[in-house]
Amino acid sequence: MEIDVFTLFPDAFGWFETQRHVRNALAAGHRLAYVNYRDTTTLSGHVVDDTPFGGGVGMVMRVDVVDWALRARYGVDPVTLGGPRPDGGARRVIALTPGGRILDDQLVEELANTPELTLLCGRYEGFDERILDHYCTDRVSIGRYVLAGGELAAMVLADAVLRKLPGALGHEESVIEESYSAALDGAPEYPHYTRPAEFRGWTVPDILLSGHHANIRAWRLDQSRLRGGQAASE
Ligand code: 6GU
Repeated sequence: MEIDVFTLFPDAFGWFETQRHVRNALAAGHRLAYVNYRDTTTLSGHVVDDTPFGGGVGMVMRVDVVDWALRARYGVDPVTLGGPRPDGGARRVIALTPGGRILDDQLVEELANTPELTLLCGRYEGFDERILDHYCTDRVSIGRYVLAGGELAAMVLADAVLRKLPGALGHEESVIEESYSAALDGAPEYPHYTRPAEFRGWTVPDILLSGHHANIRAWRLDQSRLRGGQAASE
């Protein structure tokens, strides 16, 4: 899988790339690249944004600047990027924007099965609407609150997607049966405990120390359902 992040702040991703599951995914051949809108703008002073028509506060990412950046990266008219391709490839062009579709496990799973992702980070008040209308296949949000830019949201999305890829985590089962996954019917995960078995009088459920794997499994599924999610609300 190939993820391209378009941003004004590529340096913001330095820490992100140091994480083990990200390094594992890259070592396994997946790719993560950054494109700075600033590098391809032809506007004087390397301008990338402008004040909103109709007035109002803040600055808006310009549609021409995004067009230039996408065109330079992919060598095609960027309106075709998310469409069907002769080589059978598939790309989703995702704008990170607070009003978009909320990122959840189902969307992460969809994106983890898409070979090419383009993530567009906006700054300031966001994107000229024509960017979203003409270049993007998706608008994604990580929650109903506003961040100063899309970079943190892009990292959240890339983190969640990369850890789904084979080999990213040490332990393959950890992705299959985790919170909100289909294996748990979309419910949150069951509680975990580790040593010590008792601390300050706080004990661990006996069943987990029993060695009865079938009973442990039944207890965990039960706990997961009790914690809610779709399974419990049905
Ligand atoms: Cl994707 N972007 C920004 N700027 N704020 C957000 C968000 C995205 N998701 C939640 N808040």
